Amino acid sequence: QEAHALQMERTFIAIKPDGVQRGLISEIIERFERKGFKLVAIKLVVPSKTFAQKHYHDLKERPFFNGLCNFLSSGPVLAMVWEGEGVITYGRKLIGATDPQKSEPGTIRGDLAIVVGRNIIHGSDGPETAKNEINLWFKPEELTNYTSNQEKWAY
Ligand code: RTP
Repeated sequence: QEAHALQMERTFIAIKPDGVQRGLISEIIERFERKGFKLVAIKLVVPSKTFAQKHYHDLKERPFFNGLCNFLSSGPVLAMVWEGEGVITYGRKLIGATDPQKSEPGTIRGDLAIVVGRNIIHGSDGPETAKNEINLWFKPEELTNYTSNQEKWAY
């Protein structure tokens, strides 16, 4: 099947400050790359607290909201956009369950994290969230448009 004929979707993936500080950037990127997904945008940013509150606005009623926003804005976050067939759902599968105690071995959180408050990575949970999160974190001109060898051979 021709890559350009496929319905490609995009998702927002972020390595949180704990993942960056623990030196897990290359390990995490490798898993998405090896699967065959295509990196279309990437940047290292320290989000402000206000920005973190925007990102997690759905969770504002939760007791851990303030701590979570303080944590996300506490240091560099690696923000990325990945593209590929089924990347939103499969990205969540690669990441594993929210609580690393419940994540399967073989998943990013299962292999690399222990507690829910330090679960190293975020991934959009659906098409609508993916669109909103990509728009929140990236300007349109930061999203690249190219054909990768992955697309030529993985599809
Ligand atoms: P994410 O958005 O970061 O990918 O995580 P998720 O969808 O798997 O989980 P969600 O329920 O949206 O929660 C977002 C993040 O909040 C932190 N959290 N802390 N009980 C707690 O202390 C608690 N519960 C959730 C986690 O960092 C979770 O990823």
